[in-house]
Amino acid sequence: MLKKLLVDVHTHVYLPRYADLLRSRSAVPRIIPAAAASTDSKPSERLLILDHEPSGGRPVGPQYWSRDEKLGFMDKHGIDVSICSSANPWLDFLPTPDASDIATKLNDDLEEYCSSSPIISDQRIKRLYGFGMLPLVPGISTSALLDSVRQISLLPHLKGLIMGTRGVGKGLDDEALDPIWEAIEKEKLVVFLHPHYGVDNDAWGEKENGHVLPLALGFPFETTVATTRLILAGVLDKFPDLRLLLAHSGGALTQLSSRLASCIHHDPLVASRLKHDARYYIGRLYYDAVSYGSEELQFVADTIGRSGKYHTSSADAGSTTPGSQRMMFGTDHPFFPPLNGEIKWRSVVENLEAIQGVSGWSQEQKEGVEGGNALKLFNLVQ
Ligand code: 5CU
Repeated sequence: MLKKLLVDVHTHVYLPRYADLLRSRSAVPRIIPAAAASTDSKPSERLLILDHEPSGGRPVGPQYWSRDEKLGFMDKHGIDVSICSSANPWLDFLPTPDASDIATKLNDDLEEYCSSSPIISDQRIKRLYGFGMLPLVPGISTSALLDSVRQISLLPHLKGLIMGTRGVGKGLDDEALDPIWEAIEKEKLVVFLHPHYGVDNDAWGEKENGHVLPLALGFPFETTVATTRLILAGVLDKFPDLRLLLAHSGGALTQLSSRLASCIHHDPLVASRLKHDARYYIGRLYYDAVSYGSEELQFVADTIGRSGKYHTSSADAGSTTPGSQRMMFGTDHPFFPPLNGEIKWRSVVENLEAIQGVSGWSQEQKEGVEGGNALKLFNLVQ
């Protein structure tokens, strides 16, 4: 019998070309050299990507770009396969012509990064696969974006693409994106939807809370809003086979889904645009299991599992599948590294323990979330 694989669908890399791009910049996002005088014998460079980074940025090193480090991290935690994606903020800050050119090169780099990774011989699959990226910047032409979708679809180790929430400047409910969704759906690529901007910083008040509020709340709220707008625009009605994987278990989307449905019901303009109850669409999405708690995982699975109840066609109404089948283990590596020299990363161990601790899941369901669901979604089953 083949060994059950542990598959990480939420793991990032700053490819060397991208790290060099960040080094070449004088404004955030950027990588800056470490201050020369350091008590540390190995001064690292510093990364500035978010607003209010700790003064001088945070240490950044090979764990962000080296493939050996990625494989070492995977080995340490028993991770067999990783579906790697570029980290935020992707190419959002670039002018249009540069964005197209560098997206093409980074997609080729990621293909090479994955295709030359070791093979898991008894399963005949590689250890690394990837999400490519599109040059999603204001002013980009539809044909350039379609070229990029085509490039990704032709690179055999890229199984989808990572996308932020801004689209080409107006968000993911922008009709300008319709031809892009159509092409992505046709090529059967998975879109990994990931936040970067959070919500308005004024919401965080004046107390010094480091990155806790933007990362714990701002990131997931951003995903919640972006996905809701996409649903309200009817994108999932127009492209019913589009496959979207939401970072951080979809933020607050599942918790708010019945409230959303009720608000839509009371707003005839919006209600008339949609074919189904909002809760149906929420159950059509895929979710990483980066929630750090068993109760949260169980809740997301239960909420998305009831989606069939909300299909308008009576033939489908009531058909439910276990929501866990749409959930997948992730680590968020190289973010959230250990602080106290622990060998295993707490962020990883917690997510694995959370899966094993879901009382309502069978062992088979847990193994699905750990790897089987991802192998199916990314068509890696042999
Ligand atoms: O810690 C962080 O800044 C981040 C980030 O920027 N992106 C991410 O995916 N996780 C954590």
